[in-house]
Amino acid sequence: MGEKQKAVDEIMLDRMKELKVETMYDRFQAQQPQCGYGSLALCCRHCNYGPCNIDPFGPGPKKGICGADANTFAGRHFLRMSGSGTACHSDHGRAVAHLLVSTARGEAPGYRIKDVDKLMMVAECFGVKTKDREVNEIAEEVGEMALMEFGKPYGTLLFLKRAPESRQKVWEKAGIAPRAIDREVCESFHRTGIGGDQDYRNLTNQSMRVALADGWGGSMIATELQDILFGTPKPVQGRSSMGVLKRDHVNVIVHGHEPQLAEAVVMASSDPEVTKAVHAAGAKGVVVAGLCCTANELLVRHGIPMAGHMTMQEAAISTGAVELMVVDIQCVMQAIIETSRHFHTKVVTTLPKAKIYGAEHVEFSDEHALDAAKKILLMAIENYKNRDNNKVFIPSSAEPNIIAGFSHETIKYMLGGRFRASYRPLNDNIINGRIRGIAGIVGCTSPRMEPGALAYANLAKELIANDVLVVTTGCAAGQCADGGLMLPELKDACGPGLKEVCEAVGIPPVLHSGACVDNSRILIACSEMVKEGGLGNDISDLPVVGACLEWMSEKAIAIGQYFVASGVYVVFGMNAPVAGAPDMQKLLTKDMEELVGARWDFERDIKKIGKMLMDHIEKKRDALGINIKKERKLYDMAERRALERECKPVPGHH
Ligand code: MSK
Repeated sequence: MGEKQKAVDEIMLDRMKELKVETMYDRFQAQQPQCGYGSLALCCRHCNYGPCNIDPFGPGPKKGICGADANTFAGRHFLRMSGSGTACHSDHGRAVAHLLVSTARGEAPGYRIKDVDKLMMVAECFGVKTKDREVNEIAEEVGEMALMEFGKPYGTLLFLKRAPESRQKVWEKAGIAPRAIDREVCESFHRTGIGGDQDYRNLTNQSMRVALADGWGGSMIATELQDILFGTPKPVQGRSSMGVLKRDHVNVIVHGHEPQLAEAVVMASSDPEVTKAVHAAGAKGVVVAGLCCTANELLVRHGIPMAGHMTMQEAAISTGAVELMVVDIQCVMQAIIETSRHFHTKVVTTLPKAKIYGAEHVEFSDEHALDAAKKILLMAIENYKNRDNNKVFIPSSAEPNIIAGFSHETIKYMLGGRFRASYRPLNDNIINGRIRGIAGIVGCTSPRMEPGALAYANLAKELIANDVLVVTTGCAAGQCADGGLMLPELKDACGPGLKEVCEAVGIPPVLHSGACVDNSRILIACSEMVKEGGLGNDISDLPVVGACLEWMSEKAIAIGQYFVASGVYVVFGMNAPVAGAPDMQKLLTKDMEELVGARWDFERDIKKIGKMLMDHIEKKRDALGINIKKERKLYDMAERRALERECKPVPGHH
């Protein structure tokens, strides 16, 4: 039996070690042991009486100086994380809404309305008149209405009415229907200051409300308006791995989250001045590759290659083949500046709200996007001559290895057909048991996990073997792509029911739906399944689950909380962020079910998570009365190792 082939991140870590380039794994080790108080949410520094710690096990204090107890500490932390995550996605959504307005007014050269159908759908949802009006006129009003969602003084968010009525009633009854997005973020920080909200149950209600303002507000605005501007994703062939970089090309990596920058860089890459400069520099062309969620955005819309996910940003620079890494915001590590010093790579920041000390800054704006993008590309080309070919190490080839681009509209069309697009066939296949349920596998990658562990890919394999259709976004999607899970040929790894469906429809069993902001697509898919009928009256009735194995960002907490508050059972790997506060943890993992029909689970042993998800799916099927018992495939240790080997081997380096 041959040795397990190394994954790209393992190969690159070996290379970085050889070159003595520090990595996040080194810094992770240097941080051990990490602060126990912080890990358990038992450290509070919200005021200068503190920092206060609570000692849950020993003789130390059980309260902060103000008298706040462990549950209040943890409840505040959890709310601040939900608020911060919501702020990230929502500020992103606001930027897209501004771009839609400036595009409609003709003030953003290069951009245009690409999906008029989606514009009309959003217009209808916002109550914007469409009859006898120009597209740009409608788009301007839709953009302005979207901007109003951030700060309107009265009412709740307009997209909430896309949820099933039963769910809207749950939110009303619990008093958690979100009002303006900025209001929910602002109130979350207000409540968590010294002397504010000190009932962990009330704090948790607000964490649901602010998170819902993310999922059904800021994130949904970002996704829908991006689709209007850049196109709604459709199935597209793409590539994922660092092998997309080319030795004889100028390589530019676009990293971060907001696609307007990346789209401008792609547009500018075909500018005649850029082409001329590339040839003058002696290169065969320019490769623009994405990293992190920018990669997901470019991949699902255009099939533009993906160089890697979050934990691979230092590794990408360490190929020695990257002339320039241009970044916008979110999940960009300061460490890339230090990494770039070992090579010739330039790091360029672009947003006034996200600068990095040591990076060059080229200001990006909607009005001058193409000029900025061209300038950045010319900087990269100019830097090509500084590349040290002895340091170039590109770890894998670039065979087509993904079919991506599964928006909820695409899934509907593929399953139901162009002329009667509907979720009926999906619901029918769930009812007849060919598909047991749906799992959203989403979220970050983390140095807490062994490099090359491919945890998300292994979980996805386990689920599809049990006839569960997997939808994935964010860095989890990047890892599933690296694991070779996004090809229709993978149907042979499915259980017989799912295989039959994938064959009939021509889809892979693991569907790439976009970036972390695009989890809102999964909310809409769930709503449509309920509205289609036959699977209960609410999202909480569906055999649908969510999982995030390597959560890292506060955005992941906001996402988890909006899924739970929308009725979806969610399991997170790693540590529970409220583990030091038993009542708070019980609230999340048990009591929330009574309030919103769903709950969290936290499980350190990620090998148990597949079974937890399957158990929940079968429980929901039982409750719906659609269960024909099926023997489940549970994996023992030897089989799990076999799964790891089976996951698509990453081609060896050359
Ligand atoms: S980039 S938030 S590591 S998914 Fe969206 Fe990936 Fe998580 Fe950042």
